[in-house]
This record gives sequence, C-alpha cells and structure tokens, in this order.
Amino acid sequence: MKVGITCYPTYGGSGIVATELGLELATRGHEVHFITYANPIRLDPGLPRIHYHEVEVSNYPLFQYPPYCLALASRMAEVAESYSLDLLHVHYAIPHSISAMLAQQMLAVRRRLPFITTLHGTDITLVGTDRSYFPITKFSIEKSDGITSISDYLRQRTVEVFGVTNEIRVINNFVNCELYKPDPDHANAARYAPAGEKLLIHLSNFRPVKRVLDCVHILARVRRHTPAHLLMVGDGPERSPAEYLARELGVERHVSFLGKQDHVERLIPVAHVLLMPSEMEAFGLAALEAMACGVPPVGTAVGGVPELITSGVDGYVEPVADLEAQSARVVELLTDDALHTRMAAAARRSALGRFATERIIPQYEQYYQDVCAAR
Ligand code: GMT
Repeated sequence: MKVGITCYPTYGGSGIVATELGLELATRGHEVHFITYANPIRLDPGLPRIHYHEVEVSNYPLFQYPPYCLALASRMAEVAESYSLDLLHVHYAIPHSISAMLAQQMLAVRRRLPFITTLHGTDITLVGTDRSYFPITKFSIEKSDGITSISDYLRQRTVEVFGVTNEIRVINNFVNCELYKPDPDHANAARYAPAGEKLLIHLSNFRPVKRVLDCVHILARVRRHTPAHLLMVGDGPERSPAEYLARELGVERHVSFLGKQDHVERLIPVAHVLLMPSEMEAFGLAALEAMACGVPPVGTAVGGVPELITSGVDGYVEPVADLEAQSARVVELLTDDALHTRMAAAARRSALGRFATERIIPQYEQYYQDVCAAR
C-alpha cells in the first residue's frame, strides 16, 4: 500500500511510534510518505520505500500565528495526488486530523482518500479536553475514517470524554525486540558508574506530567540503602528544576543528565531499573522499550500502564507520588539479584510475546485494508 504518515517529528512518544511504524511498513514492502514540518528524529530518509515531504509554513508578516494546519493540509493533498496514496495515517489528533480531513475534501471530486487517526494520550487527556480544543478534537475524531488508540484505557477515556460512537480499535504500541535487547553483563555500566553502583534510568520529554523530580527523590532514598546512579535521558521544562533538586538533596554527583539521545536502545540495556513515576501515561512507551531490554520498570498505576506492566511479574506499578513505595521496589530490585534476574527475563518475555513489532504491525496493515475497503 501507499501510506502518508503525519506526526510530531520531535522527541515524543507519538512521533517515535509513527516513525517506527513507517520504517516497519517500508521493510514489509509498503511505500511510506512522511509529511511533517521536520525530519522525524528516528527517520533515515535514505531507506528504500521511505519518502519525506517537508511542510513549509510561510511566515507572512500579517500572520501572527503561521497557519501550519492549512499548509499541512495542502501538502497532504499534493502528496496524496502525486504519489497516488491509498490513505493518510495521522498520529496525535490535534491538528493533524483536521488537516487530513481538509486534504480529503480537497481531493473528494477526483478520488477517495480515507484517513486514520491514532490517539496517543495527551491529545485526549490534556489538549483535547482544553475548552478551546474540545469541539474540534471531537469533530476530527468523528470525521476520521478509522480511529486507533494505543491502549484500552485511552479508548475508554475517549468515549467518556468526547461521547464519540465511532469504533475505536485498540492497537497497542510496539517495540523492535531485535534492536531493543538485553545486555545481561551491563557491559557499559562502568562508563556511567565507575565505582560499580547499579544504574537507574529515566527517559522522557521532561514535562510536568512525567514527575521528573520524583526520580531524583527516589534516587536519594535508594542511596540510603544501596549505591546507585541515575541516568536522566531527554530534555524539557523540568530539567533545570531536577538539576537544582539533585544539588539540594546532595546527590548531584550521582545523577547524569544526558540530554536528548538518538540511540536510546544503546543506553537502556546499561541500566538495572527504569523509573517512570508519571502522573499519567496512556501507555508508557519508555517502559516497553526497557522491558524489551530486560530492564524491569518501576512505574505508576495510571492510565494504560497496568495494561503493559503486570506488577510483581515483569515490573512494578505503585501509586503516583508514593515515593516510599516506588523507592522500596527499586531497592528490592537492586539488592536481590535472583529477583532482578527473574523479573528482567519476564519483562523481555512480555515485550516479545505481547508487544513485538511482528505482532502489532500486521494489526495496522489489516486495519488499513478494512478502512480502504469500507465505503
Ligand atoms: O508523553 C508525552 O508527553 C508524549 C506523548 C506523545 O504524544 O508524544 O506520549 C503519549 O504517547 C506515547 C506513545 O503512544 C505513550 O507511550 C505515552 O504514554 C503518551 N503520554 C501520555 O499519555 C502522557
């Protein structure tokens, strides 16, 4: 098939899922056209069957806010026509679904161009429920030819919040288990923890919803029991407060802020435990990537996380902001080697058995066929 994919090309879970999906589809013989304002971070546009079309937004002085949504719609229509796309698949409802709907209408007299919207989380839980975005988000969901959600929690939430009656198909996030794989010897750990401390890792966009400061508090608590070092991967508004807190708590030498990293698959296996203390996660892609690497996650019992982590089996979930409980789980994992080995193996098994690329991509392919066949 010929598929146009639009996403935020930045360091966010939705952009990563969209990019990995496009790459996997191309590997399976489909022609994939990324239509975005910048090259998605994990995309190598030189790969076979992968095309990249930049959306340029002219910044005429009259425009206080450049009309990205319109520029995107024009580019989608142009690419769909020039390359005979079968469908558009947009990730994150706002504003991508509305642009896709406009592109569809622009071509309607000549051809049918169905579009699928994949809901990722904050497009529903935060942005979509903002009063100013609520009606347009609901409208764009209702107008989509197909809707997928990355967890059952998010599907239910979308129905509750927007009262939509369209079918929403749950297609979970996925991980490439050949790329994300364990390093049982934690061979590169000494680079970050020369004194042999065990490593904790956190990956996110450092937005408030991620409760990044909790990671620093957890490290400080864990260190009262056992030596540990924390790797903080990513960047965003909570980075400076986290750096400040590390100094306040006197643990600054035991936290490395590594900033945005392109190859997290090389970093995650170095660690012993992943911290994901989020206030909300519709899924929790970072936890899945860690599980594939045999790194047990300690996360929070929110949103779609319990659909991913079976607490006590392949990781732990504890209440949001319960630093005592989360720290205690980390200490257990760092001090009981048998428990860690068992849980690391179970985490890898869950990733392989439930969320591996080979299991999830065919579900998207089937859905594309269903949507294209429907009238
Ligand atoms: O977590 C973020 O702030 C980024 C956001 C996004 O849309 O890029 O992530 C959401 O989508 C990810 C990929 O599907 C999910 O794994 C995250 O759980 C979800 N984030 C939230 O629900 C807060």
